[in-house]
Amino acid sequence: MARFRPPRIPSGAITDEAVYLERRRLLAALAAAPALGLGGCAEAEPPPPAARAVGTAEAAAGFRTDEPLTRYEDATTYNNFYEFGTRKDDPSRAPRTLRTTPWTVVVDGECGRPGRIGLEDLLRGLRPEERVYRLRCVEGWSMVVPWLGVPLGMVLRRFQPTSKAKYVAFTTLADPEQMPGIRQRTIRWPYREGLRIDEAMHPLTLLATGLYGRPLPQQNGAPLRLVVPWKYGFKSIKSIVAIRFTGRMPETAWNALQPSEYGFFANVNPEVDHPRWSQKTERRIAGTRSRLFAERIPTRLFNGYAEQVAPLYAGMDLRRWY
Ligand SMILES: Nc1nc2c(c(=O)[nH]1)N[C@H]1C(S)=C(S)[C@@H](COP(=O)(O)O)O[C@H]1N2
Ligand SMILES: [Mo]
Repeated sequence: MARFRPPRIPSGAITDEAVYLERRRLLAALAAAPALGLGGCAEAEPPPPAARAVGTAEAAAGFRTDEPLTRYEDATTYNNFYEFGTRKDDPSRAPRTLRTTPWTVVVDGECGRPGRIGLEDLLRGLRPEERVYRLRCVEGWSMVVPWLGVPLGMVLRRFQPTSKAKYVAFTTLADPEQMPGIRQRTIRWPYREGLRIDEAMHPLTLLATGLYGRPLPQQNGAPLRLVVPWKYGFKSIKSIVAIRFTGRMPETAWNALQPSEYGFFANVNPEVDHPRWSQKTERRIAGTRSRLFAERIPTRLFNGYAEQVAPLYAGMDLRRWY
């Protein structure tokens, strides 16, 4: 089996942070290009101020955090992607069998413009933005990852959801030829997730195409995944091939398997324990420490995004709707 080979980074002298900052400069230049991945380098304009500024407005919106980043090696080798196996290193060790070009997404349900659309068309004209988000897994570990992507709401609006669209359902590819883990009966394939429409339209919700200034690796959900930073990681569905607007709360993979343990909302909440473990703290896999020595830190309500998202749940009993 071909092992995942990490990218070539000159070792020793250069820190991960320096490498990352350099990529961010490149990324800013890319963002100045008119459309995703279509940048003519020779004619690249100077980056727009917004792409470089680490402004207070961005911080207030929750779009970035100054907490130490998870190392690229950790974010790309410690993964949950059951389609490629259940152990943390299975997805990164798996052969590169996922075919991401061409990639098409079927959009249907309660919308005015349903259709089957290629990835490039889906994202055409939208600028990839960088968002540095905390990612908190329901298992009790967390990371800080610089994602690249576009706000999901900007993509969804193109399909003109009707007033009947109360939820959005997402489906991952399920092809045993490309995904060896599918042969194991761990969850009922395909992996499915969903959001209420207001959650889907929230500016923090990202449709990600990259991380650390480069395209998403297979193990992180290439070529297109969700990132919903105030919810447990299992909501952030990978390798999306279908999006459906619906009037009913859709069935989701983990909820269908174990409804008493995994709710539809899955908002990060230190006060609502998982039936088998506490959610009060998390192991933060970030900075220079190896993940074996990851620091244990308090878990925050809505993963620290309460200021941005608490209004979505006003009046809702978060213990009942876990
Ligand atoms: N299709 C699919 N999406 C998935 C999963 C999965 O097994 N299959 N695992 C989820 C879980 S539990 C987590 S914590 C995150 C992990 O994302 P990462 O590997 O990029 O950190 O992906 C989520 N998305
Ligand atoms: Mo997770």
